[in-house]
Amino acid sequence: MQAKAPLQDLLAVSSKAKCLKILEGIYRARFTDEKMQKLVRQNKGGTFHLYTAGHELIGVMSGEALEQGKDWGFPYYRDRAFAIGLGCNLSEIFGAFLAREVPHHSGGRMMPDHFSHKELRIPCQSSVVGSQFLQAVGIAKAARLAGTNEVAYVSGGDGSTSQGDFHEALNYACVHKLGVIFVIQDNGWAISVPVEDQTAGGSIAHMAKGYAGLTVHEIDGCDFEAVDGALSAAVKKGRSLEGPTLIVAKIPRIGAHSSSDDPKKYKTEAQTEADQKRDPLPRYEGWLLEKELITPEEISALREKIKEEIETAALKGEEFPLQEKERALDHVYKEVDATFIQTPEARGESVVIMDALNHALDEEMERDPGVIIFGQDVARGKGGVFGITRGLTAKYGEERCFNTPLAESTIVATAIGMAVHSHFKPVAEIQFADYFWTGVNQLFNELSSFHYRSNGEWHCPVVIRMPTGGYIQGGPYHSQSIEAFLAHCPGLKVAFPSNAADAKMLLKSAIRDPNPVIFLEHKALYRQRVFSANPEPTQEETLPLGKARVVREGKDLTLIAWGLMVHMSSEVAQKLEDEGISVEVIDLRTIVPLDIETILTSLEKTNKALILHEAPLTCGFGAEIAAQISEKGFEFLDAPIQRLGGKNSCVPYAKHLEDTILPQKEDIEVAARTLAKY
Ligand SMILES: Cc1ncc(C[n+]2csc(CCOP(=O)(O)OP(=O)(O)O)c2C)c(N)n1
Repeated sequence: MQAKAPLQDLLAVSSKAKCLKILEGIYRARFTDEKMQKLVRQNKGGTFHLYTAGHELIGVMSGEALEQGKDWGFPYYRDRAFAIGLGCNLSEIFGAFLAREVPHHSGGRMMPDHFSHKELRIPCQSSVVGSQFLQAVGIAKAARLAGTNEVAYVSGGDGSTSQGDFHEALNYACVHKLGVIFVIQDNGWAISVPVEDQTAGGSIAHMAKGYAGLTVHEIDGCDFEAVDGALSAAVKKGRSLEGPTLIVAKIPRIGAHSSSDDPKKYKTEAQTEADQKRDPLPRYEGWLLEKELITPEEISALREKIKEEIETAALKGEEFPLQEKERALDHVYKEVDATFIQTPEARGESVVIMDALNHALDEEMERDPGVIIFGQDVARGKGGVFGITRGLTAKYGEERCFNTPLAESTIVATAIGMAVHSHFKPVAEIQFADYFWTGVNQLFNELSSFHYRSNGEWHCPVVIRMPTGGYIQGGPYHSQSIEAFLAHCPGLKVAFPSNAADAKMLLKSAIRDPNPVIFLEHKALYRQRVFSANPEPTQEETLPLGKARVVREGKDLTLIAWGLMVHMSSEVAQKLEDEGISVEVIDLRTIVPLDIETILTSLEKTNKALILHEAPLTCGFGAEIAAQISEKGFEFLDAPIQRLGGKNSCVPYAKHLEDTILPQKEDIEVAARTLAKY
């Protein structure tokens, strides 16, 4: 008998080992799913179960295809098999299922199967269908900037491909030729919605072929060889820095969508039977038998072994403690470990806000090579529509100050990915606050709670700068004041400077803060010399976020303001001073954290509060301040708290109409005089 070449032997052994490892993974995934169905009825902590039967082969093989601890995974909620294939601990998966405080997967803060694992490089996943795609693209971009050849895996169901984020992600990944492997686990249903109600032409693969540079595989996701071929090619392409791949894997969803769903309401018996016939588990066993890689006896023994393993893991999962309720507020924000210094005596020439911001960015880029800037029009000669980032591409290169596609969700989500990748500190620009709405899902649902949802495992140090405010005839879409919306979202910090010195110091602090900071810049103040220019703070100076400034002292009433309103208030205060009314003016500097202490200290002296803002009065941030004053400082008050804000309308373009909607100095004067007389 002719001896086999040793290399061939080795290859045969390794591919047999690989095939059997995948079978083990599939068993783990299937038996875990079955065990969870039982546990959900026993009310031991978890009440919700997502069925994964049918998704095992594609999931496990995807996990196996990655290099553990090097590559990145963004699995969606039905991709438990991926987590298992990548190497997540089963007892931790059960612990998370039972809402226990396991070291990973959110420690009971997220519903089951929202994976998070720092060592295995699974950034904290949310429940929002489709939002993971752009974050994965952000990681891949960061990997490119860091000069590594890591790949990023991201999965979703067929329904998720209807989200705009999916298409933004394909576009960005193709523009930058990023190593992203998009795997669509196409089970033909999004809860009860069949693919024909979901996708034009019935095939996302067909649609996606239009993205230049994207390799598209449309495969049977229950066929080992097809899956293996597509994944190997995708990993190879990504590693070689040749760009992204989309794998559309057709698979059955054998169970319900979740424990709250009854497929009998929308699936025919014939459809259910057809799905069962496509089950990847018996099919893969059959394939292994046919290839003589396993015997029926070995299959039985392996099944028993894995079932026992699952029982043990489930018991261990139950032993993890529940998080103490006293800790439910932990990790809304990450603690700031910084010292702040101010040396007013050492300050330089007077600068306006736009120069102060530009210098802050420049100095921070110089100090920290991880600081990167991106947004619409921010790069090269343009340097942003307001010129804040001018000169930075020339000085630091295209890799550190670059343009993005015109897509706000892309900007926020890729910032998330870049921030969690490693040492990057994204400072993104949204061109006008009025256009942050198309990125708001990534901001409110993703970025703000990343630290909290991961139970402190991850944090997302992103700064998002946004020009804001009116009085410039910007009309309804270049005049909005959005601070109240931002303040309502736990996890975000919100800065809103009124002058150049504060702007510079606060932006530097924001960049050094480990939390997401939204940095609002009033457009009408950018070039304001009279009110907002100051001697420029030195490179070392920073201000803590959350410390208001008493702009002028007074004893008869307190005006509380931020942004442009600070200057209007100061002018009015000066005028009233001449009439014998002494007005104290407070500039909040940051909306979140709110320095309520400085407000209360002032009210203890003046006993009267007037809060000013240009945003519409109803539910404006003034309402929050008024509520806090009445709760914490009622006994200081000699008069009802007064608010003056914009009228409840959008801001019109024509000057006389704009003036009617936004508060004017005369309005402030009247309000202040009336309050002083009360
Ligand atoms: C943006 C968003 N809209 C709606 C939902 C509610 N929801 C959760 S899962 C789901 C269906 C998703 O279907 P698909 O992407 O095909 O994945 P599958 O569940 O079939 O694996 C829906 C509508 C959600 N979580 N996020």
